[in-house]
Amino acid sequence: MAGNRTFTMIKPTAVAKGFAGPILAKMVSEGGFKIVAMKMTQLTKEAAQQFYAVHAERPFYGELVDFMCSGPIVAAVLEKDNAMQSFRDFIGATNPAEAAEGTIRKMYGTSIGENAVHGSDSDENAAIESAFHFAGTDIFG
Ligand code: 3AN
Repeated sequence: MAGNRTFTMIKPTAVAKGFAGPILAKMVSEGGFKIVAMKMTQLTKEAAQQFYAVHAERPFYGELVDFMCSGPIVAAVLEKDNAMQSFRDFIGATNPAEAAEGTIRKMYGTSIGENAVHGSDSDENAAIESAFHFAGTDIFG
């Protein structure tokens, strides 16, 4: 059965440009996602390396880690039926240039690396990534 929670991060460039508010508003009012945990934080290099360890062998890993710890992010846990897939559809393709019109990555992303938001790619990873950032007592479902 599909899970009802997913994990997201608004990435450093989007936060720096002041897009956190509009992106969160769109997730809630247009996407129908409920925010059940949220914080603004900055990843250390070690934390970013650990978070993206699954991509360690990919050529862009170093660039991805450096970017993700370059400034504050907004991390959140979102709740909705079929949350993981529903959210991935809502944010659009990894590359903003290929993302559908009206999606968050199309509207607020600038490149495949600086693509505005992260969205978990499986229910299992959603649970792992949520636990990476939030204690169970900080998730209000
Ligand atoms: P998604 O975030 O859509 O699941 P993945 O899992 O392929 O996409 O990539 C993980 C993250 O790595 C992406 N959010 C993206 O920012 C970054 N990334 C993917 N491909 C590239 C690339 N060719 N160059 C730089 N960063 C990339």
